Amino acid sequence: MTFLMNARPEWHDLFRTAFAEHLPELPFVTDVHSIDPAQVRYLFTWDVPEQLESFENLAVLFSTGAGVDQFSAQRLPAEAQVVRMVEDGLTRMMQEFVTMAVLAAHRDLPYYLEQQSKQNWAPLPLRPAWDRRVGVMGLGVLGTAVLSSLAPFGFALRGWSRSPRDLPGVACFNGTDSLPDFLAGCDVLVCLLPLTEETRGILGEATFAQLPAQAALVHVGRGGHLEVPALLAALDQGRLSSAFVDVTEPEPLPPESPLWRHPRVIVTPHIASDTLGETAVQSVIANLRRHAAGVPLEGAVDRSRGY
Ligand code: NDP
Ligand code: OXD
Repeated sequence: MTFLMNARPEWHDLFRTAFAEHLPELPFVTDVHSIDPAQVRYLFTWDVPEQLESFENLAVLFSTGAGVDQFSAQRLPAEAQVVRMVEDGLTRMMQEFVTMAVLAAHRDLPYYLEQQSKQNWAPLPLRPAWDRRVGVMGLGVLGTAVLSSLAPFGFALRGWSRSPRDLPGVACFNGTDSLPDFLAGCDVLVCLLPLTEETRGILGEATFAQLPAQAALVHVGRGGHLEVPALLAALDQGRLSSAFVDVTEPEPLPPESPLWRHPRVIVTPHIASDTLGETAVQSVIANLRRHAAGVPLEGAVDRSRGY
């Protein structure tokens, strides 16, 4: 029974060393061609290798990232568990990025970058954080961590999830019926949802129409959440003030996309966060121990829900 690392060659030595120290009994392989596919019990990968169907004894597919939407259209072995990445490095870097973007939106940075390009000295009235409402779509590992990073600034915080949540200091909403109430109080809207059949296209005309005037968007979920024409229309009509777009469909964002050139859109190349090898290897090892002990794995995906 083997662990196959089908990703991130730059981490191979790090993982090999940690596995030799902590799980010496588990064979560790990085070359899919060097083993009998029936031996693959654990697979660490970002995408689905072409040999997947021959991994007849696969027990756990570990995603190298927090997202698992890349597996949704694939024929995974029915018995295999899918586990998304939950690890401290990824969480903390997402906290950094979203805090940066929310503060930049709050302090009108996109507007000032546009004014600078025109040599225009044009201050806006200042608003304190407690006079700004920030809403996070997705109250999972990353959404809740981001809310805790924003709390010390004094923003009025709210969050939206599928099932009911209770987070101290955060007005929590759940389910489709509560979406209009949630959106109506988001001066800055952060998307940290997984991409599923239910959430595809959720950042579209109807959502933007329900936000307060001059709201800002921080989009760090997945490209498939965003309807780009609707975003551009909302910006051009003055409904939205600015947008930070870290994830696009497709990636890389093609040069002809109008997102690149819009004066109040800040595009970043899917760098809001990333898995950190040093902390990820500990998280994978801890999950392998849980699996051996027959206890639930951290980050286990409900394949019927898609996240
Ligand atoms: P989790 O699975 O921990 O959390 C997902 C959250 O979304 C949950 O609160 C869930 O609700 C909510 N949700 C799911 N579907 C719906 C729905 N239909 N309506 C309302 N709420 C819904 O995921 P993570 O926090 O670990 O990651 C979130 C996403 O962040 C990833 O899937 C990925 O797309 C993105 N990401 C982006 C990165 C980047 O660099 N840009 C890096 C890493 C991740 P409930 O609590 O009820 O289950
Ligand atoms: C992830 C990502 O899912 O990098 O971890 O987006």
